[in-house]
Amino acid sequence: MSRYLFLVGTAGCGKTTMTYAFRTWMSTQGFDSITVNLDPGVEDLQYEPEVDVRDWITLDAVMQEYQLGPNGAQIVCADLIAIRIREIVQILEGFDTEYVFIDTPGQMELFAFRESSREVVDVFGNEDSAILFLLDPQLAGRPSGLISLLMLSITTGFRFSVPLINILSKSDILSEEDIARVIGWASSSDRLYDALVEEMGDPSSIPSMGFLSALDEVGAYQGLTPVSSEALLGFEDLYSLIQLCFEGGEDLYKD
Ligand SMILES: Nc1nc2c(ncn2[C@@H]2O[C@H](COP(=O)(O)OP(=O)(O)O)[C@@H](O)[C@H]2O)c(=O)[nH]1
Ligand SMILES: [Mg+2]
Repeated sequence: MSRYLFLVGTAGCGKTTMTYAFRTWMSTQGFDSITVNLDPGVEDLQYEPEVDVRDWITLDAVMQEYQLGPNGAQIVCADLIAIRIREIVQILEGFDTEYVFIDTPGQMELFAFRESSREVVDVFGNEDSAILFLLDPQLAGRPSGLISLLMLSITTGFRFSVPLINILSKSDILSEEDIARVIGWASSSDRLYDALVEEMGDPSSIPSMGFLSALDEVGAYQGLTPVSSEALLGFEDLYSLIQLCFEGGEDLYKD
């Protein structure tokens, strides 16, 4: 039985690079995994996916056929993918593999906020799926940016009802101190509030503490796992968290 890991996050946060890097890490550890590209508009992929949505649907073809610009065509593509998803999943079921990495479209709203995507996750099976939510360090490196990303992450988890892990992507571009600081903010509403006050200066211009505490109720402060696809760092911790998601704590790490 395979586990499906959906990589989700804002444009350019590192989904495609991490799909490749995580798969590479898995093979160095002797774990089986395959990759799926669900982005119909990607031009250069650095990995060769076992299943590629572009074999069915490409952004260029949809732009031509429906006389649409790239933005409109992306939306049509998202819905066309939903129509074809059973076929794609059937092909995936033919692979005997532990993990399936699913690289989602560049712009996250095409995956997270189209009704058709819920159907996509449903077809894969909610119990066997998890979302790896990537936070771009350029935004997450400031309290105000981190709050926005945590809210996006919560919204995504809420829409799909599958376990979600928050990842601080491209952690190699931050110093050790900065990583520790961001992880601290992402673990406690008090620390996040203090940092926000420091960032914004004028307390009257910032959301109330009550607003940040409320995010606690919905699990916003689960913490962040720093990962660098470039330096191949953090994958072991991430792998353990994924195991926890699926097994509820049982350690399945191979000898
Ligand atoms: N320094 C660094 N850059 C990265 C890392 N992961 C991705 N990038 C860069 O971030 C940009 C966007 O990455 P991509 O994987 O295409 O993002 P996507 O739009 O979310 O699929 C590219 O220029 C990547 O080279 C990383 O771990 N470290
Ligand atoms: Mg991509």
